[in-house]
Amino acid sequence: MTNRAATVTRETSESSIELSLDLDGTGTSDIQTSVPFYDHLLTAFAKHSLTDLRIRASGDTHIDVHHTAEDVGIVLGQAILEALGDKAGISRYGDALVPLDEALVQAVVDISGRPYLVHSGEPAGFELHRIGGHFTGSMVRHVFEAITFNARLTTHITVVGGRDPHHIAEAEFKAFARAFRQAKAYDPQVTGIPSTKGAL
Ligand SMILES: [Mn+2]
Repeated sequence: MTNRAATVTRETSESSIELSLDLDGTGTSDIQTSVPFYDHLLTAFAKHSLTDLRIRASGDTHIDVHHTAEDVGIVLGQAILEALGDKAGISRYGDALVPLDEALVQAVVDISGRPYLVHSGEPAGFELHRIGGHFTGSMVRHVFEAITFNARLTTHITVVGGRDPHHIAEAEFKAFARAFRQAKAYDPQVTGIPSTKGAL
């Protein structure tokens, strides 16, 4: 087993980000993105994927949380890709069905090396709702785009049901976390890279 940890920093005119993670952690997190509801979502991701995660981010949130939230997603994806290394010995696939009260979300992750996101089922108007007064519902899909494209995952997220935007967003992150946890886990029966191509 190799050390599956990474630190990535990213500086632009729109945001400043420092992120460290350990894929073989216990779910411990220390997250300050300057976007409170996003901290809540990322804390849930760390906890339920058993990824140790530290983030310090700031940006032009006086304009909108969009740049900072998206850029943290980009950096999180980059760090996941780097930490996964050659992907030898992992399960590769993971899936989860996670409720949060009335909300129910299915997530499927393939650590495929081929970025693809299929995302559906959020109720009409979800994308316009400002969760906590500052985090626009549209950013949930946008953050999953940023993570999956930069980590080169194939990710399917289906909101099966739900009414409360906070519940739906949180269940999406928890379902993604549980599916990712399975996919990145070492499988003792797997030797080498789990692909007939010999590379992921
Ligand atoms: Mn954007």
